[in-house]
Amino acid sequence: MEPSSTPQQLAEESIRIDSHLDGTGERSLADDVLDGLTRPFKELPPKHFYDARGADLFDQICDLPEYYPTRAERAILVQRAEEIAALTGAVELVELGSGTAAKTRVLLDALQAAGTLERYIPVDVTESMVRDCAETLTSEYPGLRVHGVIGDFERHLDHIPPAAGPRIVAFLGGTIGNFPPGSRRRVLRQIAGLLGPSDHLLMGTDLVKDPRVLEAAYDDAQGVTAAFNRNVLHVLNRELQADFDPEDFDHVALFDPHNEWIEMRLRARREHTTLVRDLDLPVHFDAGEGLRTEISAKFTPERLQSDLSAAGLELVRWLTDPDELFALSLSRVQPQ
Ligand code: SAH
Ligand code: AVI
Repeated sequence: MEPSSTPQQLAEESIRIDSHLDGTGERSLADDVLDGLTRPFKELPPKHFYDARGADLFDQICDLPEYYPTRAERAILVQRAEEIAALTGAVELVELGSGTAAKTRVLLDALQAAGTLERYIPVDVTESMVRDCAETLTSEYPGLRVHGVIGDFERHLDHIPPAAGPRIVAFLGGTIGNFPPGSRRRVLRQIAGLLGPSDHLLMGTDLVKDPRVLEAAYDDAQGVTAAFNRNVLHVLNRELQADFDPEDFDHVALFDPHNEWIEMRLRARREHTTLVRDLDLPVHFDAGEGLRTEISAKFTPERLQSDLSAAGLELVRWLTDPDELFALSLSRVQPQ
């Protein structure tokens, strides 16, 4: 008789993790620094916030009283997950920028209750997040297979395994808003390319609202968002042997009413030059000079519709919380 598997063996069999960041992750950080810190208006892409400490700070942000998006999105999911499960008939869930997959459990529960759930595919640049969440979810959902993809969703979407049945591609939290308009449409088109005729995109977007509410959400009283913002300098110090003193920079978060996005910057408190040793790159800051670290676009239903349709997607459901703070859109590929 075959010896029966231990619970640990079963968990290992149900997990597969592929990493696509070997070597190239650091190269992309170096490229982004060389490109972004030599411009007249200095800028870095926000994906470099998320080392283990950055991911932990983001989790703390999600619990802050001022940061409403996580609570609002969770409330929509709790209200509508059953309907989403019924409408999509999904057997698997691909999640881009999955993080700790905290809200994802609401969807997994609904798919499990509908009896369709088979596989979860988290995709994230932060390796520890993908590994930890695979371990935790396979033990929380017996029978669930997890195929984690450690990679950059701007570059590695073609490494997502083929669909084994109807699937939901979830892009939660409003992360799509962290791309400037041109890249946003490019990313949306690439995501649309992942979808077959029986698949759906479930995407979270933060909505335009009172600038005071928005600015408080990105400049909390406890200073957690400020620490998250400065964390990118710790990443550069560690990964590229830079000598930034994060305390030389103020955290700034302002709503830009023209572009309807929050802009986060690090503003130099004094004139100084810092050295990024691995790139042999001196970077000069004037006193008061800003380094843009993130934009977080806020949407109207019209803006989202036009972005979706530019990517060849059509809206199936528009779901909001009672205060219309945040929206989840369910969309699918437009029929030819
Ligand atoms: N979806 C979660 C986490 C949002 S935070 C939520 O709604 O709470 C953004 C997540 O996206 C982080 O986990 C970060 O590591 C990941 N991320 C950011 N840019 C990425 C990229 N280019 N490719 C893959 N993951 C990325
Ligand atoms: C991940 N992303 C959607 C968050 C946002 O709100 O734009 C990141 C964040 N930045 C500051 N606080 C939260």
